[in-house]
Amino acid sequence: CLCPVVGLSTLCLLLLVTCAALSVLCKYKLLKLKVQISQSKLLETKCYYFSSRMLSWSSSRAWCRTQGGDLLIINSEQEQNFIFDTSRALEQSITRLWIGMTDAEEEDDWRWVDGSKVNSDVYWLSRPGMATEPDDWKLDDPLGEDCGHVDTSENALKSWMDGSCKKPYRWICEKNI
Ligand SMILES: [Ca+2]
Ligand SMILES: [Ca+2]
Repeated sequence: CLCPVVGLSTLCLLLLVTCAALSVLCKYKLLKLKVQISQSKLLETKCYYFSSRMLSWSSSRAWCRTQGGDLLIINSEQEQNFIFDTSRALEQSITRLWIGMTDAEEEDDWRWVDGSKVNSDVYWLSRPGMATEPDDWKLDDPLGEDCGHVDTSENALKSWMDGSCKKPYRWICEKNI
């Protein structure tokens, strides 16, 4: 919200008020998406934040929570496609982003940050001739891999991976508005 021309102060003030109102509505650098969540409850509007910085899984989650949201929970194929395409459009060189998924409590029992079970396994990465994710790979971190991220260098619907929670990646927050 820059106001370089002094003579347009009224217009400028109006713009500033609009900007302030918008940022209160949705503090994040925002993209709104109307997500179709079910037949009965047709539309829900959410805010998404795609970081450019990189943090560990728990630090990224803490950051989302300071903004009144949490790490992303993916509820539909439409949402998966949206976050994948948007992440890729915003930043091509750093392709891994934390989402709100972990099996830290019990190995291979993947949970979203709201405690619900990750009951769809369709978006885990699998490549022909290679092990399928999640693989709890222990060579990088002896504790294994207990946090979930997407990798936008893969295919949208085969892009989830488990990674060491300590690794710094970009992240995606979500907030209901
Ligand atoms: Ca694991
Ligand atoms: Ca892995």
